[in-house]
Amino acid sequence: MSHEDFPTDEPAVVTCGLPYANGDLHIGHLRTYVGGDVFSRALEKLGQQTAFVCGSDMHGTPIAVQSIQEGVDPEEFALEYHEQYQETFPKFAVEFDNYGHTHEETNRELTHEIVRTLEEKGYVYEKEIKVAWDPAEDQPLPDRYVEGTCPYCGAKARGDECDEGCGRHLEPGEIEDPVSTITGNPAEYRDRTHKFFEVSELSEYLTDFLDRLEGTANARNQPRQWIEDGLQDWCITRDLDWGFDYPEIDGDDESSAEDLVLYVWVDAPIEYIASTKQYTERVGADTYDWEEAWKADGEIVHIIGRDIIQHHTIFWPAMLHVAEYDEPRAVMASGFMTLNGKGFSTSRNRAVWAREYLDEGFHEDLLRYYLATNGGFQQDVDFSWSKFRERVNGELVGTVGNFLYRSLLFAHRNFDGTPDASVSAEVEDRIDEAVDAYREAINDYSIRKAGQAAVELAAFGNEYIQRNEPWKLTDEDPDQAAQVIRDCVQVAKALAILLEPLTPGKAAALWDQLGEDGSVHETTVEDVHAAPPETFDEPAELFEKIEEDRVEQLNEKLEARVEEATEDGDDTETESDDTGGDQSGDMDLEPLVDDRISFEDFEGIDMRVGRIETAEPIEDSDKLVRLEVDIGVETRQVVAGIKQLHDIEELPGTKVILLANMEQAELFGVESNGMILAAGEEADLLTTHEDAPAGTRIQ
Ligand code: B3M
Ligand code: ZN
Repeated sequence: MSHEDFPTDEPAVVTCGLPYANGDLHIGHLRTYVGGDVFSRALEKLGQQTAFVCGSDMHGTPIAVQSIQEGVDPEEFALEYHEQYQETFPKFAVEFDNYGHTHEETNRELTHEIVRTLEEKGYVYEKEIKVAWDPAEDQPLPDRYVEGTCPYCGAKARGDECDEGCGRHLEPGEIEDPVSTITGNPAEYRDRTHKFFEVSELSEYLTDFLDRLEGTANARNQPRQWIEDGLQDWCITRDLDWGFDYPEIDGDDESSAEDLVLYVWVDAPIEYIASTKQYTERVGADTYDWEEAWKADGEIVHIIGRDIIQHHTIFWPAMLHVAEYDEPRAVMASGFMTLNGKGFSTSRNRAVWAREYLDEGFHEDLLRYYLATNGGFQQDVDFSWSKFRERVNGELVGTVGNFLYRSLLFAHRNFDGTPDASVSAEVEDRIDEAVDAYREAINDYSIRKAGQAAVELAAFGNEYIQRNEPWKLTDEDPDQAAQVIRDCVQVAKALAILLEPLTPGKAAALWDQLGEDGSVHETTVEDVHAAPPETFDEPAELFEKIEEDRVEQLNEKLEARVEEATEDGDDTETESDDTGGDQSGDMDLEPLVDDRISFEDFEGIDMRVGRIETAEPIEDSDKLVRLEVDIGVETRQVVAGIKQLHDIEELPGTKVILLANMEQAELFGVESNGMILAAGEEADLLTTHEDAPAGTRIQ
C-alpha cells in the first residue's frame, strides 16, 4: 500500500462485510453494499484499478442455529440465501467483480494455509477453557447458542458479541449468566481444549497499524481503546459441526482440535482474498492480479458496519500480518440505519425489504442516492418515505434532472445537439473544480461529499443557464446562445461521468441522451472535457417527482404491516439486526420531567448558534475534545465528550448549538466555557438547517 492519494499505481481491492446467508435483505442492509459499490466505482472513475469483491458468509452459529430452527441442512439453507443475495445485489446496481461464498474450496485452501502459517510461526497455542454447555441436551453452546450479560457493560449479549451494548467481541466463557438458546436452561461451564491465536503479542504492531489506517475515524478510535485496555488472545476454534475443519498440522498428531471447527471469523475475512483470487482466475492475472493486490502492495479498503470494527481492525490485520499478507489501507465503518426514527426489526416486519422497494416501481438509483448521501458514512442514517421523497424531488428532480432536461432540450431544439463552439474558461474551471472536489472527497473516504460535488455542479449549471438566459439570445445574439448551450452540454457530460458511481443506471441513460457511444461506466474523469457528439435526440426527463399521496400510501402500508406482524407475533420481543441496527427502536426513552419551567426560566437559558472553528483531541482523555466555537459575539473554548463518536478532523465548519451561559468548568486541565448540545449515545450534534448566522439566539 502506498498512502499516496488515489489513483495510485497499485491495484485496489474494495470489499464489503460478508452478509450472513440467513435472511432476506432489507434496505438497512443495503447501506454498506451501496456504499462499497459507489466507492469502488468512484475509484475507477479516478483511474484506479479496482476489484470489488464480496461473498456470503455461510458458517458459524448464525447459520447453524437458524438452519436447525427450520429443520434443514446448514449448507442447503445457506446456499439458498446465497443465491438470493447474488440475484438481489445487481438489482441495486451493486456489481461485485466477484461474489463468492465462504464454503467454497478456494476459501478453504487459503484459510488452511493461513492458519498453518500462524501455527508455524508459533502464534497458536492450546488452552483448556470453560465453554458454555447445555446440561439437558448435553451439548456445547458456542456463540449464538448462548445468551447472557456482557461482562464489560452489563448489556444483554449474545455468546460472542455484545450486540446491544458496547459492541465488543466476547470470548468463549466470558458471557455472564449464560442461558442456552436451545432449551432456555441456564448453561453450565465445562472444560474444553481450544486453539488460541496470540493477538496479545501483536499490540505494538496493531498500535502502529492503527496510526497508518485510513478510512472513518470510528474504525481507529474504538480499537485504540481496546488495545489500551489490553488485548486478549483470540479463541479460533469452536465446538460445532458446521464450518471448516481445523487444518492438520505437520508433526502435531495429538492435537485436540480434531473434532473442532474454525471459528467463523477466521475464514470469513479470508473470503476477501479468496473472492479476489476467483476474480483473477476468471479474468486472468494480466487484467487483475490478486497476488499483487494481497501480497505485494495493494490498496485494500474494507467497508463494513460499525458493529464489526474489532474484527477488521484487530483480528484481521493481526492474521494478515503474521501470514505475511498486505494490511488494509482503510476501513470505512458505517453507522446504523433506522426507519422512521426506530430500528429495523425483521421479526416484526418493521422494514422496507429490498424486494419490496423494487416492487413499488422505484428506480434503484434513487435509493442508492439516498443511502450514499443522506449522512456522513459513520453517522446513523434514518430512512423514511417522506425524507426519501424530499431528497429525490429536491436534489435529483429539482437540481440535477431540471438542469439536464432544460439544457439538453434547448440544445436539441436549437442546435440539434452540441453547438459548434468551444467551452468557456469559466465552465472549464468549474468542471475542474467539481472533479477536484470529487477526488478529494474520495481520498477522504466521503461518498457523501463526492455526491455533493456532482449535485453542486448541477446547481451551478442551473444558475449558469438562468444567468445567461440563452432563450433571449437565440434571436439577439445566436453566437452567444450557442456558447452558453455548448457550456451546458459540457456540464451535462461531466455530470454523467461524476454521477455514474452513485446513479449508474441514470448516468447511462444520460450518456445515451448525449448520443455517446460506449459505456459511461468505463469512462474516467480524464474525459470530462471531451466534446460530446455533435447531434443528439430529444431528451427525456431523467427523474420523476414522487407525489405526496404516494408517500402517504407507503407509510400506511408499512404501518399496517407492522401492526399485523405485532398482533400475530410476540410483541414484547426485541431484536437487533446485524446491519440494520436496532439502536433506537426498542430503547428505553427517559420519562418526561413532570416539573414545568416558566417562560422566564427559559429566557434565562442563553443558547446560541455557533460554528466550530477548531477541534483537537485532549491527550490522556478517551472522550474529550477541545473545541473553539465562534458564537458571533466571541469565540468560546469548549470541552466536549465526543472523541470516539465524531471524526475530529471533520468538525471544523460544523454548525452547532451552544449553551452559552453554562457555568465554567475545567476538564483535564482545560477550561470549558459553554456546552454544545447533542442527542443520544452517539452524540448526534444539534444544528440549524437554514442560514441562521453564528450568534443567533435560540428561542
Ligand atoms: N458475516 C456479518 C456481520 O457480522 C458477518 C461479516 C463478516 S465480514 C468478514 O455483520
Ligand atoms: Zn458490552
